[in-house]
Amino acid sequence: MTEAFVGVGSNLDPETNVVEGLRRLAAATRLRGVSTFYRTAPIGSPGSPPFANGAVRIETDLPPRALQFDVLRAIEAAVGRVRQADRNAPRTLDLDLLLCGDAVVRDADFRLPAPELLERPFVALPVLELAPELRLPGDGRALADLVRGMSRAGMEPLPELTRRARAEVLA
Ligand code: PH2
Ligand code: MG
Ligand code: MG
Repeated sequence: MTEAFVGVGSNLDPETNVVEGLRRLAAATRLRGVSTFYRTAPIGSPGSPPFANGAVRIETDLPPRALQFDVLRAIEAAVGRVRQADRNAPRTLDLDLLLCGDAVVRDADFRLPAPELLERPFVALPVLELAPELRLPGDGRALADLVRGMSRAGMEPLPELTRRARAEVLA
């Protein structure tokens, strides 16, 4: 079993779609932890609705590309996501594999550790909450050090969504 972290985002009815997506993820893998979810300002698409963002910890035997492109994509589609030409179009659910054990992947269409883990506080902080001691595979940097350098402006905890998501999917 490999420990993996998945970033979760939604800016179309997140109260429904995050919980539904996590239910499906719990059926497809072993879901071991759910971070606090935050309301976050949209990046790259100024007019679009705010996001709910968080992360989950899972255990799986699947190789990373199969996890991203078969399992996570299928759950996005099942929760009503329609992929559009605009990469930043509002979405019911976005599930991004962020880390998968000590895998380092540098494919053209898929990277691990995921670049957004290194750049976006609403991705990195939830993972840190689930794994305070985590070091990045590859260069061994502590995630805690990375998060210290990030601004948390525009991040508001969503206690009710967090509570419901945990109640629905954690044993
Ligand atoms: N995801 C994007 C683009 N912009 N903004 C926020 N706040 N949260 C996201 O998850 C997000 C975004 C593309 O994946
Ligand atoms: Mg994303
Ligand atoms: Mg994505």
